Amino acid sequence: MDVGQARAIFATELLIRRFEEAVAVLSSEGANFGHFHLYIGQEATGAAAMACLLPEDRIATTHRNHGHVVARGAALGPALAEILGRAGGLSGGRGGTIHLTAPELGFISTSGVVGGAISLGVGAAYACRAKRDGSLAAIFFGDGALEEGIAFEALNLAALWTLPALFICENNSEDAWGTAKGGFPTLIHAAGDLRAIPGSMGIPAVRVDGTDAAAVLAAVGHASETIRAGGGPVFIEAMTRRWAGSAPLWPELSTGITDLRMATGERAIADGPHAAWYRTHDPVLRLARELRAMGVESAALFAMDAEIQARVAAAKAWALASPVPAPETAGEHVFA
Ligand SMILES: Cc1ncc(C[n+]2csc(CCOP(=O)(O)OP(=O)(O)O)c2C)c(N)n1
Ligand SMILES: [Mg+2]
Repeated sequence: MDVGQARAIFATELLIRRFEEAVAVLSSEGANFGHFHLYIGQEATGAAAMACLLPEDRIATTHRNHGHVVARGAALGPALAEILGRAGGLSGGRGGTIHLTAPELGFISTSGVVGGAISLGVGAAYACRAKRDGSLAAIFFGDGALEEGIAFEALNLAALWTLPALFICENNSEDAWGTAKGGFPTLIHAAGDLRAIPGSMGIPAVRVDGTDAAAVLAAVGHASETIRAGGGPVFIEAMTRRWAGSAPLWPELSTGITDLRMATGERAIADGPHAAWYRTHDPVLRLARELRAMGVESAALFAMDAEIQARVAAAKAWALASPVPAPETAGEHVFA
């Protein structure tokens, strides 16, 4: 990863982070937009993977979709308005956070059904191959999706038909609290090593540190080249620690608003329950440190942050100014 790539991926990671901090703040201030999920802790995976995709590629994602949609370049105001259920949202406020999508950016749909993205994505991969334009379907899903029967069928078809499918399993179960502690482990699987599942079908499966942008960029870059050349599906397992704020059922900014000074050395990291997050697991702080080591000045990082924060603030104002859909439009977009 050269410094230009690192800067671009950092900008995407930070954009996702500031966008989702705004979502969490809106929730804590009482905006009621239903249950939601944040991508915090997984930004390096989405940002680096998106950097390898082409405009003609198709993308499938899940309930934890904000990072993917923002990283692909969705307009921030309409994306936030959609989460808030406003008429100006990407889907007119009908989809909300769980179904955030942007068809014009290649998202075929966003499924909140665990495992749904895998089957829809394999269908998109079939279409990509039929078009013969070198495009692929990037399929983002959680580790929990591999408990679903549809995952086995979809992986099997992708392997049998040598489809251009890039499976990106975002395994965020490291350090997840068990149910005994009131947490929500997302996976209880007999296959201890998830790579064994695609591996048993002959699909190459690699594991990367999902907080390491360079590792994700290298793995997805290599996989997408293989796939575009007709080599068939590839499975990438991106490992991340569970962000503490995702431990409760309703996400909370338990690690606070991200402070880049913790990466540049201008602010000390206090010991406490989140010290390991700030020091090691937060992908945004990690990449900020790596950029500093590559010779990028702290001031340049703060300037990027200020610009991104201004964009998110403008998006927030835009979204809040958008009205809720008019009651008389409730029947629109309804099929039956
Ligand atoms: C078919 C189905 N079963 C159960 C649920 C309820 N549910 C929502 S999120 C979730 C856990 C998903 O875990 P994972 O796929 O690893 O995603 P993560 O939330 O960890 O990113 C479950 C079981 C669902 N949405 N769909
Ligand atoms: Mg999970």
